[in-house]
Amino acid sequence: MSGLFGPAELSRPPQVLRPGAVWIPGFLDRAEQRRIVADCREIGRGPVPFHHTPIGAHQMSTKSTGVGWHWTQDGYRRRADGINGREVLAVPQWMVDLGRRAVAAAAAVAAAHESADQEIFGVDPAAFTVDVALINFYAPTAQMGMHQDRHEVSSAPIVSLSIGDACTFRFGNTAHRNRPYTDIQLASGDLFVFGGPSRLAFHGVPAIRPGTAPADCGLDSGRLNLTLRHTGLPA
Ligand code: MD3
Ligand code: FE
Repeated sequence: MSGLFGPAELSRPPQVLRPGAVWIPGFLDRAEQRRIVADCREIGRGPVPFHHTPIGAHQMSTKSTGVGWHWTQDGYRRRADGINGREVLAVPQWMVDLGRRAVAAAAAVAAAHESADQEIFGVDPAAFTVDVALINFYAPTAQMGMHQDRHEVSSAPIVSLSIGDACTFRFGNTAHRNRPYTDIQLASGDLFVFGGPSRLAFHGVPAIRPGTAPADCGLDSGRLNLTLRHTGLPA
């Protein structure tokens, strides 16, 4: 095994997939992954437990909860309307700090790849203030169809962190849910930041790769995805 840039990460250097889309494999070390899993389990104890989000007459195969705002297909709500009506918890400070750290790291990778004066994310990392975090849990058979994240008023980037089983992540175009898209494997500890021209790209998770969770990440099976966002909605 390995530390942050040990053998496993040598073959997976940080990369800019497209302008505004920065992938940093192994951003979280194992201790931080375990801490995040523990904190997310605690958040799942309520007031709003992990639930299958209704989509029309169906429901998502992932189980989700959130802090700051409650996500519904019709937009963000303060209360978990349609679930148990409870008010969601406030965003903890560690998520705000983690969001800034993530955007700063992604901006540094982007600046090394492109002209430094180019606006990659349209936000100063210090000014990126997470006001909602969605916590998605994927059982080994769960998936997420291609969609855009467009309920946010703000054009701030979205920070995505993966823990547990690896997944196939499909990163599409901004026009529609079909090809062209790029499939990549997101593994435990990986960071992806989507901003600027990639902010409204279609994306999805066609498959989890069962049995790929590292022994010491805090999850035995399944995948936890933490997405940190700035909605820009009035508090
Ligand atoms: C790509 N979650 O919660 S990472 C979601 O891994 C969601 O569970 C996926 O899509 C997951 O909405 C994907 C988050 C993500 C967020 C915004 C994006 C990926 C994005 C915006 C543009 C492109
Ligand atoms: Fe999404």
